[in-house]
Amino acid sequence: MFRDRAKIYVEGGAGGNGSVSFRREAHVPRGGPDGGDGGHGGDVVLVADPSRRDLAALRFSPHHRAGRGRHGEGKQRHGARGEDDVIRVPPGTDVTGLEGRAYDLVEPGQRAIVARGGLGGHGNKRFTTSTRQAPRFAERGIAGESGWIELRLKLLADAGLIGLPNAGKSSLLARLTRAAPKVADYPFTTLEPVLGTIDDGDRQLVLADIPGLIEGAAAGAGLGHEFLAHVERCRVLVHLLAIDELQADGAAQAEALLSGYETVRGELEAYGAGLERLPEVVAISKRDLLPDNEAEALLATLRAGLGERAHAVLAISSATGTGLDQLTRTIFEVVPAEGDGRIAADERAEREPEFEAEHIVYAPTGGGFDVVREDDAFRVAGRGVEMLVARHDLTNLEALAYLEQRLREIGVIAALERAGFEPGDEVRIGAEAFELDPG
Ligand SMILES: Nc1nc2c(ncn2[C@@H]2O[C@H](COP(=O)(O)OP(=O)(O)OP(=O)(O)O)[C@@H](O)[C@H]2O)c(=O)[nH]1
Ligand SMILES: [Mg+2]
Repeated sequence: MFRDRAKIYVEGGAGGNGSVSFRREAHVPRGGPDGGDGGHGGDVVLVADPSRRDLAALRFSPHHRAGRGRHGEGKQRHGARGEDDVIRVPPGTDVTGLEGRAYDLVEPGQRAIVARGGLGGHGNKRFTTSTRQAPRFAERGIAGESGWIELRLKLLADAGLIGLPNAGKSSLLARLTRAAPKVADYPFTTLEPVLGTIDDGDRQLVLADIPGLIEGAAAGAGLGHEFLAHVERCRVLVHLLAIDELQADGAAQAEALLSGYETVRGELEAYGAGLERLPEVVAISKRDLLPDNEAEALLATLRAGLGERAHAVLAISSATGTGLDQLTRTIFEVVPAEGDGRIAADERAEREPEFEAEHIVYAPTGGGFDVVREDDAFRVAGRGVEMLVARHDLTNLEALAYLEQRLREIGVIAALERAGFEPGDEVRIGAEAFELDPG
């Protein structure tokens, strides 16, 4: 079954720990520190892959974790970076990511890092200074980003076929393209969108057949207007109005077609994504059900009734093929050629995977912090300080001393003192609570 939505859990790999190690050589009694850094955790990455049709596969494997970074080792050996977890999604996938980040994967090969791996910790070698020549501590790696993200597929089609159920949309798609959608004489035959490609020898355009719309679709009637998301990216709508054999005469026929037209337009507007502003080609379908001499008069009545709203009004029959060439030409005419940012379908597939969906600057030591009283203690809140504390083992006295020094440099100690802190008071940062007694 076609799935155009998925919710998945993504988790970047944890960074590896830095190593505490000292050089050991046969004739050097006390070698210097040589602990290497931990590797960064791998990222969870989405990649647009045209061989994927929908998001169904993700429903069976909603959990995605990238590999953790390896720990650093002695002799300055740095840990390897964790492996990325790469998830393939069809082009047209919209993502609501962690912390409100949004990505739109459109071009084949486009990538989005949806969960960053954690940074690896520095080895003790990095903490060597003139006054601290043998640091017996290293940083811990930190956890990667994690959480649930939402994926929504909005198919990439140039032209969208819309109309009431049974209007003949699937029959038209089957006739114009190599797609083989199900066709039947009852409403709601099409339960999921189907794509097909039309070609004029020069350009290719993708046509989307979507489930029929009925009055109240916006409020959930029929299959609802869910599927209209798939025409959001279209450049033109092809609106089919089917001849009804049972109508008494030409006037009743015209009236029925126009009222059906308004129903669908009403739903497009109710959908609210500006679909009603797309150029529209109106096609009277099942023209073979109409005596030949009535077709022209009906077209004239519809053209008068629709006025400026329709880019063109034609009559077609998927059964006999009447009007199909003209319809194809009209669609190519309305969809602007390249040069407007839209790329022909065949070119799309050839593009090298090269660019990212969005670049995000990752700032592990992000700016400020706040100090607030919490019970008898003081809480320091701020991403940068929290990360700093998370990276150190506070049961290690040397690490604690280093941390105190850093907190002083950043201005945290001064801020604590302004808030009434006295040496020995409890301080809470992130998940850690400790007595701070800055020397
Ligand atoms: N006579 C005639 N019948 C047609 C023509 N096009 C479609 N039909 C018939 O109309 C019925 C509905 O056609 P579909 O193509 O399934 O219509 P649809 O708009 O895709 O319908 P839903 O998917 O249910 O919304 C089928 O029985 C078709 O055989 C046509 O040009 N002439
Ligand atoms: Mg159909």
